[in-house]
Amino acid sequence: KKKRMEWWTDARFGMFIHWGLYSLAARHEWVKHNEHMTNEQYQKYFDMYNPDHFDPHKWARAAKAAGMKYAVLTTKHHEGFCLFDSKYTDYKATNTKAKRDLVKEYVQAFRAEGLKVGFYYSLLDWHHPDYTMDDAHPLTQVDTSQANYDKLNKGRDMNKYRLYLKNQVRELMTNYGKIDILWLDWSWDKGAKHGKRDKDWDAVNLLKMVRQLQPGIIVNNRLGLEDYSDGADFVTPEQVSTKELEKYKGKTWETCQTFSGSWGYYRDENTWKTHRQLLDLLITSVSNGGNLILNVGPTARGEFDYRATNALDSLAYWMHANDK
Ligand code: FUL
Repeated sequence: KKKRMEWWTDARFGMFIHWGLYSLAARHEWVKHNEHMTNEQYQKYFDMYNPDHFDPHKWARAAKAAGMKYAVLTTKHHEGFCLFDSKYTDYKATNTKAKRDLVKEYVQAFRAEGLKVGFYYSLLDWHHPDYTMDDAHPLTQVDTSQANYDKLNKGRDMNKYRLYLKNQVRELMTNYGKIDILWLDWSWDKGAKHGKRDKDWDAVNLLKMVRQLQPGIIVNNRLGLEDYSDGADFVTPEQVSTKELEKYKGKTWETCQTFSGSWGYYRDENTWKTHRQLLDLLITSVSNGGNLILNVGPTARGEFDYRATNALDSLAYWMHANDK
């Protein structure tokens, strides 16, 4: 385990990329949930998805210039839409106006810049017909009674979803060459009505498969398997303040942080961190022995907007000015 963590610990700085249909709504990657949208209401984003400005080489160059050594892209976020050409669903980029496997292009572009490549894959799925709903599902927020859950989940078969999930993770671990990081998201037990869900993912066997297909891969800690001996490689403090980061000293950790609050592109969010704050986050992470993975939410057309670009430029300048 120590061995496989060497490059990652040394790398210190990575780029998270949250990109999906929610970028069209441009108001949070949880928009479907926050606004209790049905699949039908959400369909327009699929129909209109056409990332004509998508150039992953630009993304990779921006990451590299900012001093980032690896990247993690949402191959599927909670909304269920797949950026990759999965044979287990029609809900994928290949069937939109993009007409191609965007994950493949991402992998090639980042590899070409010498960056390590990671996949984020959501365990939650707000689109799949067999995914059993809980209180993190778009349609259960209004009425959270058990009776309502029972009603909504009638006919949903988690066994089928579990198989779907495993099949898709197998595709991701097989069809794109060597993958350096798998970022699974997320298992929870925070008072959720349905409790901890590691069994829903068949977490132990899922992880065994991953490690078999991709020896040396680094996996985060969101499967709900902290006790499993070959389980998590690192912990993932999310959006914590620089003060709190000190608490993780001694652990193997990566803090994930956004520019402005949401992970998906949010056009009108006005809580952007200053360039100085971003630098503080990086320095505080590294000086406390951790990694920082800083998120960009590309626009619907597939590019980093000017605020994201400026922020990355400011980091690039700092790297350049201090590289000796
Ligand atoms: C969370 C997710 O719910 C967010 O949308 C985001 O992906 C973040 C990194 O993890 O658990």
